[in-house]
Amino acid sequence: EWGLDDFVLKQISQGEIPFLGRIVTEGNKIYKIITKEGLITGEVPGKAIYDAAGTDDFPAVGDWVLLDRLNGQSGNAIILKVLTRKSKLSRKVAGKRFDEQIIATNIDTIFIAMSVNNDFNIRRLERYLTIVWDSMAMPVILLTKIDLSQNIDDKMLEIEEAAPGVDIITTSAVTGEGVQQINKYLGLGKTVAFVGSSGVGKSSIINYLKGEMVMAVKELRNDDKGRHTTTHRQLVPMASGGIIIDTPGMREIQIMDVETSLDKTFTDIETLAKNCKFSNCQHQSEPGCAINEALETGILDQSRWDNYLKMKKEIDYFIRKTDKKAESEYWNKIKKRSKLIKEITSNGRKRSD
Ligand SMILES: Nc1nc2c(ncn2[C@@H]2O[C@H](COP(=O)(O)OP(=O)(O)OP(=O)(O)O)[C@@H](O)[C@H]2O)c(=O)[nH]1
Ligand SMILES: [Zn+2]
Repeated sequence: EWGLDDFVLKQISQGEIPFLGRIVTEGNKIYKIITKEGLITGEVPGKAIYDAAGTDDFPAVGDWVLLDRLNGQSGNAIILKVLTRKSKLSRKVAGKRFDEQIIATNIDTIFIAMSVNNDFNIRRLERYLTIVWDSMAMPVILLTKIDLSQNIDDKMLEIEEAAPGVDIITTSAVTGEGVQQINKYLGLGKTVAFVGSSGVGKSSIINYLKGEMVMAVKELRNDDKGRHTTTHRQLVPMASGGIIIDTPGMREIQIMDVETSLDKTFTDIETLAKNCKFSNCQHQSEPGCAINEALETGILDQSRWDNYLKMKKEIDYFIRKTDKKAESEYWNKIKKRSKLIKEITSNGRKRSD
């Protein structure tokens, strides 16, 4: 249970199995860990000792760890060892020293959710794919809310072109169409996660998959109140035997969409500009320019307009720069992948000759 697989079992001895746990949550270097006895609290030993053990990363959600005890009666359990991770989903954060934040580990499949309506954006999908490939988990694309679109063939083609060889599942949480296909990736010992923009329907799908099932996890407490039962939704066990990792951090992996955020900040300007006589108005000296008119009458503040222009310029530059970089990185990866696939298939052929 809890996504335990051979990859983990191969790393430990028979005697260590009872002391195995999986990290469910982390906060201030205090961890909630699920063990076969239930949920317990743990911590890493003093930093010096921990470093000496040769592990540079602290435990993260999804990690398999070895503990020194399985009951919390005499204080927090000590995390003796973090087992080797088969995958690691992380996020780059600003700063020089701590530039990697681990979101979750040991995920087999990461579903990249994108809806057929206004969220559909191939550029963004490519960036998510890059993150997932970097993690070593397998990406699967979820085209969501298909009940909102008559024809998804063009969109499917666009996705197939941008993501050759990647599985695509089309779903609707309203009609339930396609959702069961996700279970294929959720068998015993499998761990999955969902990424994608806010509002594309990740929760709806997870809830649909959960159905009526709400799992309670027994927590062993340090105090004398004894056992009590608590539910949590960070590591969600599914009826099919797999685990969904659904943490706040997972939701925070957002691809910055600067263009829309500018529109959101300056809705008044975007609205005004719609009244310009020419749809491609540059708001300089064109006749019938609603922006110029608003500036003259004072409806639009000159400094706000200047600020908008300045930000737009910066953002245009940022988009040009990052898109070029992201695009070339992306295609380099595609090339490497297809080369690898070719090698594997040609090796296979040689052997069978
Ligand atoms: N028509 C339609 N609407 C959907 C579908 N799935 C979700 N929605 C709606 O889309 C909205 C957002 O859905 P959520 O499941 O909360 O989206 P999310 O990706 O979990 O969003 P965050 O929690 O912000 O990350 C809700 O109003 C849902 O009712 C679908 O398949 N079809
Ligand atoms: Zn104008």
